[in-house]
Amino acid sequence: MLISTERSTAAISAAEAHSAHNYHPLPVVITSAEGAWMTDVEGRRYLDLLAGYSALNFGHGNRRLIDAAKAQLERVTLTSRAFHHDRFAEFCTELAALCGKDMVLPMNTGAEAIETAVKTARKWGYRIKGVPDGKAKIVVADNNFHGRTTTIISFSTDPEARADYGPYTPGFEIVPYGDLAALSAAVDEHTVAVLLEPIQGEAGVLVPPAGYLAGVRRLTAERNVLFIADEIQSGLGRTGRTFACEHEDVVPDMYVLGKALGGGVVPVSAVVASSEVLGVFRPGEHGSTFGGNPLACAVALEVIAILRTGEYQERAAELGEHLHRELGLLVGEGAVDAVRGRGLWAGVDIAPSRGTGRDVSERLLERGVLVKDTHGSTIRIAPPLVISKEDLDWGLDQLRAVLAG
Ligand code: IF1
Repeated sequence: MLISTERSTAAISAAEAHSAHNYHPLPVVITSAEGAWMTDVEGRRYLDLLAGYSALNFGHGNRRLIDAAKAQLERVTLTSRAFHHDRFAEFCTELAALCGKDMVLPMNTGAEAIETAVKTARKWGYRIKGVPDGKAKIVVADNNFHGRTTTIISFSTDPEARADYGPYTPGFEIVPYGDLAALSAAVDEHTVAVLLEPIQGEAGVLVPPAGYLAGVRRLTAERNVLFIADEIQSGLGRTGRTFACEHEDVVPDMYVLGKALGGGVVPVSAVVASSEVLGVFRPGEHGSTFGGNPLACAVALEVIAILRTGEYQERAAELGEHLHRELGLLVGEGAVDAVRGRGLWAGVDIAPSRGTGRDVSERLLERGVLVKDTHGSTIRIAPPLVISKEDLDWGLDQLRAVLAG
């Protein structure tokens, strides 16, 4: 039976008429979601292999998160930080404990947390390390993605993310990701921090060479430079551990968290570090209207409680091994050039003979599977960590069918 696309078409053309075209979404209009599945306005169901770019690690409509949000909605949702509220101390205490640190600065989006980390590192450099005012340098990696603000895109190497946004913020140096020698050469007496994704998401789920993160940790400790780990996408269970840094037993000076910290229900982000680092702030030197609000704290507290059991991390590790084993079989058959990733997170490079990443995404859409392409030929696979093995295997069957010559 042909399902009409009337409602979708109408919704899509209205969106195109009245919103900026800063995205090129797949032609599907979602109206509800549960677990790893979404439903569109025509009643068609889709297996979600994007999970809101890893914001939905605990699945759509997670009962514990929805109930936590509902309860808080009936009490108080926003006080501003001009006053205390009764979820704040608990949130900061529990999140600091999860990270093995002792202080938290809460924000809302990932980019805001990255901006906060940059400001923290600079202030620490001037007030603690003794770097001359205005000279602080932060070293970042090529092909990074840390957000969309004008300062963050100032140190992007992606022309699309940077074009026509100058003048750019100075004070950043870019080195090749995974290259310890280049990093060592770049770190000098004015360097206050090294900012890295432990696994580069937007770049195509790039896992650094074994030992790289441990090398960065040693180098930054030796040179009195802060190691800032952007775990906004790689953290909170996605790679099979609470933090991706754990795969090399590395503890950074600063964790930058977002996305799944709010469970895909509300925007919650944070910088988590020692009191020596986050203690540099004095009242009035940084802030946010919504940062650390009661609703955000209530949901994030439930996320932290869920993560504390380790069940999602184990699930992502086990199912992730299965995912990578199955994807690995596609390499060499001519349809897939390479597969990268860790846990329930994979970047799949499509052979040009099978089309672009967008072509494959559109063909998967027709088969009821939602993925996102990146940089032309790569598709990213990152389902909610609640996905069943059966559903994951069904999704892989659709990928094999789409890639079969
Ligand atoms: C878009 C990418 C993914 C992130 C890391 C910080 C942020 C992100 C490692 C900023 C955000 C999102 C942004 C969204 C698409 C998505 C994305 F393709 F842009 F790069 F996931 F890979 N650090 N990533 O991945 O967090 O301010 O968005 O809350 O901008 O198109 P945010």
